[in-house]
Amino acid sequence: MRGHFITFEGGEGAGKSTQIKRLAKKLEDDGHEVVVTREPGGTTGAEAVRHVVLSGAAQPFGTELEAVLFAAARADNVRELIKPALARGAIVLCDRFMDSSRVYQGASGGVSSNMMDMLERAVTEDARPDLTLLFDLSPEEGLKRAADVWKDDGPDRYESEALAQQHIRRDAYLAIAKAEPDRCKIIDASKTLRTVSKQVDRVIDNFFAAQAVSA
Ligand code: T5A
Repeated sequence: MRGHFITFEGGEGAGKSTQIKRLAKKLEDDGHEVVVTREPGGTTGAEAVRHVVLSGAAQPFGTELEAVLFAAARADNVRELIKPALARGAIVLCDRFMDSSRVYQGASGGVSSNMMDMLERAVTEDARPDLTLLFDLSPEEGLKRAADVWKDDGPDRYESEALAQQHIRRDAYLAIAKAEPDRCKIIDASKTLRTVSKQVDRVIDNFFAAQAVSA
């Protein structure tokens, strides 16, 4: 028995967490077991790595090392949380996954595609997302939204990077969606909360309808 693995991707402040929370409740109300996780994080070990990478403590050691740390956190999340949940037949909703590494450490971080491919294969070989929702939003608007929730903490290591970097990331996400149209569905995250929710529900309904046909 295998559940469904759905990932949410996008730039800063695109609205992923808001939609995951809403969707998880909706799916639970429909009687599904839903497991929500995030990256970096999700397990005790991975949450410890989260602090190291998002505080910027690992930045002086270079983007290759940061890529390894994200991969290590992902390996723990996959082994301890995601795979057992999928084996039980649960729906796993993950806030960021392998595409974030491709985009942040690969496309905008300059880590070679050889190294990124190797890390991705090693960590996600038998836990690939069935569906990825890409929240597409201009970096200007995303950072504005993200700033509303910073409070006293201020921006993290990635939010504080130059706007040009954020644009490279947006383009890299769109390139992934173009290359893998079956897995990746683009959500126009610039719309109102209500309209974005409708787009998400439509993609999820289509996904489950397709699964039912192929079962
Ligand atoms: N990272 C991560 C890597 O570099 N490599 C990796 O491999 C991985 C896994 C994680 C950081 O780590 C990097 C990428 C990230 O920089 P994080 O703290 O988990 O950092 O941050 P994000 O995932 O970027 O989460 P954010 O909270 O910034 O963005 P969300 O979750 O997309 O947005 P959300 O839902 O919190 O919404 C932000 C604000 O906008 C409002 C919300 O109410 C909230 O106030 N909002 C809307 N406002 C208007 N219209 C809408 N439609 C709205 N939807 C939400």
